Order: sequence, then structure tokens, then C-alpha cells
Amino acid sequence: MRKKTLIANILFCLSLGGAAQVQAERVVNFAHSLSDESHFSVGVDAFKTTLENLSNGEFKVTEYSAGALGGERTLIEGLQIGTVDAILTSTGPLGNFVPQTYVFDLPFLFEDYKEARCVLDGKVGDDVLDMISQHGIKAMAWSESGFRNITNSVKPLITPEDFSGAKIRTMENEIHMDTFRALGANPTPVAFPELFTALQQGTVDGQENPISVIVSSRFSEVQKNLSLTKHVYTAGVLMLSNSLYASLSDEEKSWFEQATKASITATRDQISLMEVDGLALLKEQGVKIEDSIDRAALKEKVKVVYDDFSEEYGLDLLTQIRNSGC
Ligand code: EAX
Repeated sequence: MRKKTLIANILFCLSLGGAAQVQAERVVNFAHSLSDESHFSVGVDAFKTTLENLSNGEFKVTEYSAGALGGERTLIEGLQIGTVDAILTSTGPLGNFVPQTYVFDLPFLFEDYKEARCVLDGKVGDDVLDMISQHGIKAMAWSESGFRNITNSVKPLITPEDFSGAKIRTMENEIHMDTFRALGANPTPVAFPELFTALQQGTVDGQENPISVIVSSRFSEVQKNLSLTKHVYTAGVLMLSNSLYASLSDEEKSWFEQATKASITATRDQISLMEVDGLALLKEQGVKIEDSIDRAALKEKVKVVYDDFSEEYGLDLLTQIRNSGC
């Protein structure tokens, strides 16, 4: 009798354990540095919906936006040590970890979104994702932040002369800093979560970001001039921690891949939408928009950045981009 009870108890416990395993939720902590209204947030939403649906609720995605877990450099480090599971980051600080990504940060590299997305979704993009994945990270796919434009509280920057001495916040990215130095400006790297305050307090006069970031971060409250320079395209990457990726079965990996695809599409669509609607909104908010930029003159001035880049990192990837047929 006693033996029977013991066996029954053991069986009961085993069945409970089994049930608990089936029902256990696996939480994916997904972080980025932009606001809840940003394209990255739209990308996390699409990832969340897709993954939760495909996995029938086994995976739950929790979003940490607005730099709640730190700026992008901190998030990349967090991913490497596994304190965060998934991130969307721009390439801004990524070159500090994987120098090959600097090639995409070069000024005036891409003419338009079509060309940039074609290169990133092609062989060069795939090769660089593999290079990122050699650094204790699983790089899933290229996402996007978009073409950067300059805002300023002092005056609009139009001609190359206007850049002289302008104090501009850049990302923590040596190619971007080199670019602004070549233009005669005074680049000041600031992590994104500190940027609004830096603009408000006048620590810097201006900053540069895609329209979708300028709108979703409400920079119009502290910056009244916008110059549509489109001087740099900023790619983004959706990345997972190695510890999360290694824990996935093949089927689960395919869910994460589908969630990633949905995220990239939603993010890019939001960026394209904001290029039109966001610009109109900024105009309504009283931002003075300057479109008569002499991009050819700026392009000429930043040639030296390409010389510095090729001297340090070689021409291989740049040549592949140029020959990509995009
Ligand atoms: O990618 O730091 C920046 O200006 C970036 O645009 C932002 O972190 C999102």
C-alpha cells in the first residue's frame, strides 16, 4: 500500500514536471535605445507578435526601450555576456567591436534606400553578418536606422563653410567623427540616451539622425533647423545572445528567423513612411527645413575619410559593395 502510494506520488510529480515544462514561458528580453514611438519599437512589436504566435505562447518577448538597459555600446556588451537576449542597434558603436562594419558608415556611400537595402540583403551583407557572429553574438539580419540629416539650434548648415566649428553630437563611431572633422566641424560623441539633455543644455549645438529618430525623440522641442544632408546611411542589426541562440531547437530557430524577417520589414516600412509623414510633422512643429544642400561640395570634402578608411581597413569590402550590382 505504502509502496503504491510512493509510486503514485512519483508518477504525479513526474507528470507535474512534464506539464510545467510544456507550459513554461521562455522570456526574451529585447532592448534598444530608441523611444517607444520609434522604428525600432515597431520592429520589436512585429518580432514579438510573430514569435509569440508561431511558438503558441512558449516565448514571451519583453521590450526595454529608450535606453532602459543602456545605450547601444552597453547593449552590445550586454548581449556578449548574456544579460540581454535580443537587441536592435545601429552600426554606430558596432565598429568598436567589429571594425568591418565601419564600411557601411562611410559618408555618401549609398545613393538611396533601395541601394543600401540591396547591398545589405546581398552577399556583402551576409558576409559581414558572419563576421559579427564571430564576436560572441548571433547577428540575425540587417535592420535599419536610415539616412542621417543634421539638426541645429544655432543656424542651418547648408554650405561647407557653415560646418566650420559647429559643435555636433555624433555616435561613438570613428568614421562619423572623421567625417565631421573633414567638414570642419567639431564632433562630440555622446551616447543616445544622453542626447536630448545635451541638446537642451547646449552642450552641443546640433546632432544628426534619420527623420524617424528626430521625430520619435522629439528633437524639434530643442532644435529648430534641419538640413537634409543625407550624409550617412545608418544600418541596424538585429542580434541575439549566443546563450539564447544555442538553447534553440531547429524549429525554434526557424521561428526566430521568421520573427526577424517580420521585424526588418516593419522597421524599414516605418522609416520609409516617416521620410514623408515625419518631415511634414516637423514642418508643422515649426522646424525650418533646408533642402538646398550642396551635397557634391560636401562629398568632395569627405574624400579624405575614404583615404583614411582604406589605409586602415583595406579596400576589399568597399570594392565588393561597388561591384555588387545594386
Ligand atoms: O540607432 O545614436 C543614434 O543616434 C542612433 O540613431 C540611435 O541610437 C538609433
